[in-house]
Amino acid sequence: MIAMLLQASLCLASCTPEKRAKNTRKEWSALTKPERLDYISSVLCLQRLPSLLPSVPGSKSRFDDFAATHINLTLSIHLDGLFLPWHRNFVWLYEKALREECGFTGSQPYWNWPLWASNLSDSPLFDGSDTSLSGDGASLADPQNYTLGPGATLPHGTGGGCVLDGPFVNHTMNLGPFEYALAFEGILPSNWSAYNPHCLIRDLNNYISTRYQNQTAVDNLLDSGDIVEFQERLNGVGTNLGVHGGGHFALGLGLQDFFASPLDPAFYLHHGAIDWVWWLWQNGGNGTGEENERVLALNGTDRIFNPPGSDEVTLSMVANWGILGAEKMVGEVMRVDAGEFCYGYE
Ligand SMILES: *[C@@H]1O[C@H](CO)[C@@H](O)[C@H](O)[C@H]1NC(C)=O
Ligand SMILES: *[C@@H]1O[C@H](CO)[C@@H](O)[C@H](O)[C@H]1NC(C)=O
Ligand SMILES: *[C@@H]1O[C@H](CO)[C@@H](O)[C@H](O)[C@H]1NC(C)=O
Ligand SMILES: *[C@@H]1O[C@H](CO)[C@@H](O)[C@H](O)[C@H]1NC(C)=O
Ligand SMILES: *[C@@H]1O[C@H](CO)[C@@H](O)[C@H](O)[C@H]1NC(C)=O
Ligand SMILES: *[C@@H]1O[C@H](CO)[C@@H](O)[C@H](O)[C@H]1NC(C)=O
Ligand SMILES: *[C@@H]1O[C@H](CO)[C@@H](O)[C@H](O)[C@H]1NC(C)=O
Ligand SMILES: *[C@@H]1O[C@H](CO)[C@@H](O)[C@H](O)[C@H]1NC(C)=O
Ligand SMILES: [Cu+2]
Repeated sequence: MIAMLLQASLCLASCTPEKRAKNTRKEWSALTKPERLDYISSVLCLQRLPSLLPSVPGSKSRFDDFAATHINLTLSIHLDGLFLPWHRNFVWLYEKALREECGFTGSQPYWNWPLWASNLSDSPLFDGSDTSLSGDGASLADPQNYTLGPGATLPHGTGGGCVLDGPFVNHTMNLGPFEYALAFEGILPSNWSAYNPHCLIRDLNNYISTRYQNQTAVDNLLDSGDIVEFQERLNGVGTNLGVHGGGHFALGLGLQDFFASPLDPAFYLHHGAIDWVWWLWQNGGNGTGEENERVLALNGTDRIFNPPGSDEVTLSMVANWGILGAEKMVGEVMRVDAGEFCYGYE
């Protein structure tokens, strides 16, 4: 009943095919060089605009406001039922800020992982050129394996230090970092909002991207029979990172940070791709539009790891994005062509 009401109130008709065609999100390599430069200069602009979050000393720009909001809500928006809907609107709000505050004229690009899984530094996204989002970090003298849990480690990549080239070479991460274990302990440190400037780090890791982000991994994900399976394959189990964890780990400690990962502009292309595969999967079921139950499928609560006692996510649950945008019902963000959204993917 609620689903029907939501569908009716979403007014699909206002997102016409013409409007939607003008807002097509593409893989980074499918953008022309001027389009890539337009995106990059809009992100640099957002990094220069003053923060609107005076209560967070470490948030120094509008770009940082997005990471600060993500940090604050981390324990309710990951590895649970809110993860997909929350991040869909988060990426859309970022795209909106790039447009409305920084004159961006394109659409939010994404990172099609399998294209570059065997050689990340070969990707136009991470090749370190002026039309990339910067490349690898400096290589470390004594790189450590990444620890996922007791006895579970993964090898480091080729960098690990400060980013060496490209447009974000001078970008400063102003918040964090946060220990990996904090998310598992369910702790948001009381000093989360502190100012702690440090360089943008990257550690391109072909070992991880080859294993978790290849075409087979994406095909398996899209082949998921229901939302429970889709979320499991997305996030992986144990040392299987899934394509979501794979993208975070393949870029090093900056992106591995559960809380502060949006401080690296690559976050938004990774999550653009998460949104893309979710929408592909949502449309892969039987029937189309309102008849496709995948479009409205949810599973989990509003707390990391779905602990007993936390609230089951429903279409009528109200989610919030802090100062970034208005509260929305989960049911308002399930489609990319309804509600406030009118975009597509190619
Ligand atoms: C990745 O691509 C670059 C540029 O084409 C090349 O120099 C490098 O050897 C490649 N690395 C691997 C591991 O294939
Ligand atoms: C790092 O992991 C590799 C296997 O992935 C293992 O052979 C090596 O011993 C580990 N190194 C350390 C310092 O733990
Ligand atoms: C980074 O900062 C250095 C030193 O201020 C400057 O010479 C260089 O042009 C800057 N690079 C970019 C891409 O902004
Ligand atoms: C927050 O406090 C912890 C524990 O005292 C410390 O390790 C960390 O560096 C602090 N973080 C910031 C951003 O100041
Ligand atoms: C490709 O991904 C699948 C699923 O993650 C994995 O089982 C397989 O080993 C990967 N292939 C390679 C060459 O690593
Ligand atoms: C579509 O419906 C058929 C018949 O009910 C079923 O066997 C199949 O698994 C469904 N496919 C998807 C992707 O849900
Ligand atoms: C979510 O999936 C789990 C595992 O299949 C199931 O036990 C639970 O009932 C599901 N929750 C909802 C609300 O469907
Ligand atoms: C952090 O989240 C809490 C609870 O949702 C909210 O009351 C508070 O305003 C948020 N702070 C920021 C800086 O977003
Ligand atoms: Cu996140």
